Amino acid sequence: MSELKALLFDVDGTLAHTERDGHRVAFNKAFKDAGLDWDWTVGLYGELLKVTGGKERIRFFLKSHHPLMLEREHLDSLVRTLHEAKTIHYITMLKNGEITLRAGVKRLLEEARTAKLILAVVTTTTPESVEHLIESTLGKDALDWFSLLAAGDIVPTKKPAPDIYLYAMDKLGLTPEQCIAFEDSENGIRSSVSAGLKTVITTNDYTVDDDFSDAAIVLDGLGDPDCPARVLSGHMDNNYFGIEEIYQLF
Ligand code: XBP
Ligand code: MG
Repeated sequence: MSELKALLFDVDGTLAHTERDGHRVAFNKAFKDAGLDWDWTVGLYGELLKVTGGKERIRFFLKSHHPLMLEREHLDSLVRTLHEAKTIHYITMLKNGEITLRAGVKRLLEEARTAKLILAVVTTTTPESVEHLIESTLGKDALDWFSLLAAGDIVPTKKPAPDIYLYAMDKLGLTPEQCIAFEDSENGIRSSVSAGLKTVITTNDYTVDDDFSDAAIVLDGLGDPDCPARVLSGHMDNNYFGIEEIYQLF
């Protein structure tokens, strides 16, 4: 049996509920600024989440809702400009404290630090968005808690491809047997499992009906002593998920 060395965290939906009231709102603000009447409602955004990455998501939206725009000259630059504007709006929301960590995340990160485990972020979102989320929720010093922030366009193919997890493990010099992944979505677990990783799922409203049959355990959140987690599949003795529970999965 291999020794556990690192916890690899997805960001959006896993560290924080960033999608519905964060990224989605920021996209809509950017569309409005650009004079576009596109409105990504809560329902529509759920469908658009099938595609990971903000720029990729805008293109996916155009394909189904404004196909003629795909023919447009300078489309790449329009998508890039919209996405940059969206990222600025999102970061402003983070700086305003509009997004908080999910229950149990801070506790688990602290437990892992005490246990001298390596922490890393493995995400399809933009690096600036991750850095600001960490800073705004845990403080500037917390960036040093993470040995690696693997994010965004650093690999050409985003989740559900395994590439970003393979990149992260390569950078850390670790094997899948030495790591465990934390994810919230089907795209996320397809990526982590195809990279050979044991995966803990914490669901959210957008992902609760996703296929998590390959997960080591599925919870409705990590939970905390005063905010118990519900086990949706798998088993744990405690009523919240911590380092002890990770070791039980190993
Ligand atoms: C989730 C994503 C991201 C965000 C938007 O990534 O797919 O695209 O929705 O962020 P993960 P950007 O769950 O892997 O963290 O606009 O910065 O791409
Ligand atoms: Mg996610």
